[in-house]
Amino acid sequence: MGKMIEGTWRTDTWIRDNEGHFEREPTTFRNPIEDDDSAQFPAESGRYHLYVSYACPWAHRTLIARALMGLEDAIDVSVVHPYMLEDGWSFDTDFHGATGDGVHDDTEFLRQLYRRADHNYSGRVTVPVLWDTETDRIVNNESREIIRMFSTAFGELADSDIDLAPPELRGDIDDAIDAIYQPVNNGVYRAGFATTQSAYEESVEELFEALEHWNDHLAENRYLCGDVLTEADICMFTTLIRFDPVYYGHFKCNLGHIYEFEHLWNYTLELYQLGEVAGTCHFDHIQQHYYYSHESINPTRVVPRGPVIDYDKPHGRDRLQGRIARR
Ligand SMILES: N[C@@H](CCC(=O)N[C@@H](CS)C(=O)NCC(=O)O)C(=O)O
Repeated sequence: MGKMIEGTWRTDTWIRDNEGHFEREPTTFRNPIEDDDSAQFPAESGRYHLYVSYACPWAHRTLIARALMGLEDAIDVSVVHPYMLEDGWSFDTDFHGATGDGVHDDTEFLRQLYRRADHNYSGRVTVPVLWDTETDRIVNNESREIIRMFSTAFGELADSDIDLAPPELRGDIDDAIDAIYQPVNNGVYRAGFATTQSAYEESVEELFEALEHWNDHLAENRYLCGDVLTEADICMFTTLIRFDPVYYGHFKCNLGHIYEFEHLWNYTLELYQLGEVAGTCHFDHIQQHYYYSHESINPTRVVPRGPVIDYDKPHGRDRLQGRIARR
């Protein structure tokens, strides 16, 4: 995997520490968009552009928040090609759903946008990216901050009145997102990219302990933060929906499938079937990306045909009290 060092693309970098633990770098573009005309980045319809991969769980969070809130007309999207190879994410369009760069004519790779935003950029070239078409720069590339901006600053521009971060729940939502980040969302990557047995086992045990914990929680609670659907559920869902198709096999997270956890499974089905969520799930991009891009884990690049999973099955979650907050 490549990264930028002082504006130059390098492929000789390492993403693990000396004990074989995968280390995810913090993101660097962290500007807020505000519901305030005098802000540096005010919320405006048509001004900001979202770059995503359909394969990526972090980018998928932003697509779900955008879809549930009805921000499709306000924020346009470009989708990268699922193969992330020597040059990183590309704007090739020879894969169903890969759109190319909808803002610039001259970009082949996402790294060119990072360089355009900062000539001296050092760091990973990741999706999602929220781009300001007015100043031609990156506003923010941290998924949880982007979904919070969609939930708050963009509220007035949304077609739906769904509130994914009701003010009185924000502390709980942040705690839940923090709690699932390391063991679950990043945990699957820590297991999959570990290069020593001990680093792998540590991650996989922590992951399954967390899955047991949340399965128990969901036996009694409709959602992560009680009876209200929030951003935290979006953050959990994008890992769960990829789990059986890729993390179980490709990342060796195989102490159990999600469909074997009664409550996590039905919760996954419920979220998949909610509103526009199913339309944001692209299993072809997901499977092709992981199995084809990570040559160090799957050198043959053979992509499995299965599993065959029916996400439209009844979920039975209505037995628990649940609601969607409205602004
Ligand atoms: N913390 C970031 C993580 C984003 C991230 O790591 N995206 C992955 C795709 S799943 C990526 O673009 N990786 C490319 C790389 O690290 O070179 C967020 O939540 O937005």
